[in-house]
Amino acid sequence: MKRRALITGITGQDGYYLTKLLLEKDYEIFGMIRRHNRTGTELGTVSSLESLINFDYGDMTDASSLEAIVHRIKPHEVYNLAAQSHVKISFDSPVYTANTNALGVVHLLEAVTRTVPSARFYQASTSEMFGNSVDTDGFQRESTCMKPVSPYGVAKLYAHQMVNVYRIQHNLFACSGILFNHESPMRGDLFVTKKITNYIKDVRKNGFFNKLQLGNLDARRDWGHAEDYVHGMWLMLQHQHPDDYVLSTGLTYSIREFLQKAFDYIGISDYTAHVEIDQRFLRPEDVHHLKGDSTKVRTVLKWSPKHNLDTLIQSMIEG
Ligand code: NAP
Ligand code: F7E
Repeated sequence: MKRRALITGITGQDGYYLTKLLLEKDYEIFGMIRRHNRTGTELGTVSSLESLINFDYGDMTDASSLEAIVHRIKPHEVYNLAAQSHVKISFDSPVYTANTNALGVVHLLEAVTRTVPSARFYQASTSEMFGNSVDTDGFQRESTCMKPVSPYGVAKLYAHQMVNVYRIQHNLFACSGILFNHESPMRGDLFVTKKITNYIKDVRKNGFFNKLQLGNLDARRDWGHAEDYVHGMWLMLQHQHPDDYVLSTGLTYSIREFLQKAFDYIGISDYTAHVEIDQRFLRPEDVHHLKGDSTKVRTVLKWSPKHNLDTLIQSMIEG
């Protein structure tokens, strides 16, 4: 019998790569989708895989939909990727972000615990939970103090802690992956790497007409490739014991350094003429420095990334 995986957030970036991985491993895939009012957009990133996936309508803010889906599918593994995932937008929509990213996770944990308590549960936690906390050696790791500075980070930290509660109180096999930024050609258009690489693709194709408008260029991020990171999610659910793991590359670059590398790729050595700062893209508060120590997942689960920043940029510009 095939193993059944339920994926919330299947229509996003990670949903695409996780679905591809689980199909290769012969899982039966069930994806939760939302109604969109524009025809043809509901399946998002997985539209090309439509014939290989079973879909159900539901929403993280609607407990009854989650209960019905879990009851009908009785999954062996649940991957909770659904979230309002844009940090800046979480300042504009803090209540919606909390309902989806925090309370929504409890709705799903309840549905799983009541209906399929032996199922394995993956929660998409994030380096944004650290806020501006950094260990003295410049890294964030599983033990680093978590002090989020955005509504997104606070909501995710609530869910992260609730996953621990269900693991301990209800004996649920529940894991949280504390994932640092990861990107790909499937990345949403509003994230900084995708804005930059989309702009570069446009310059290469059509020439230089408009400048690229960005916000804070000094923030530093630890950027990996989504394809590597979904493999880590799967490994967490195959281990003997549930636990939390950081997934990261251990390298950090500023937005300026990313710009330099991305423009270098198409032979433009001075990107500054192409970029202007627009106040609209600045945040009330930003996370300044992210660099993850993923020693635990590399040691215990033997995870390691195949991509580096150069191959990531190449895949985003050529993809
Ligand atoms: P993404 O591309 O923004 O995808 C988010 C997914 O969540 C979409 O499928 C979206 O559906 C769905 N969704 C949003 N609100 C929902 C709701 N109320 N009910 C049901 N579904 C809802 O995000 P991603 O980059 O793949 O990230 C996957 C997960 O990892 C997210 O939880 C994110 O917060 C977390 N994470 C991401 C990163 C990263 O760097 N990518 C790092 C750490 C953690 P629609 O298509 O219908 O909008
Ligand atoms: O911003 C700066 C911005 O929106 C990265 C999500 O997947 O990773 C992601 O969150 C940095 C920030 O990602 C623009 O201020 C400058 O310092 O690409 P981003 P993020 O906020 O780090 C974490 C781990 C998640 O969990 C989230 O779900 O880039 N920046 N100029 C800009 N950012 C954006 N979006 N747009 C700009 O124009």
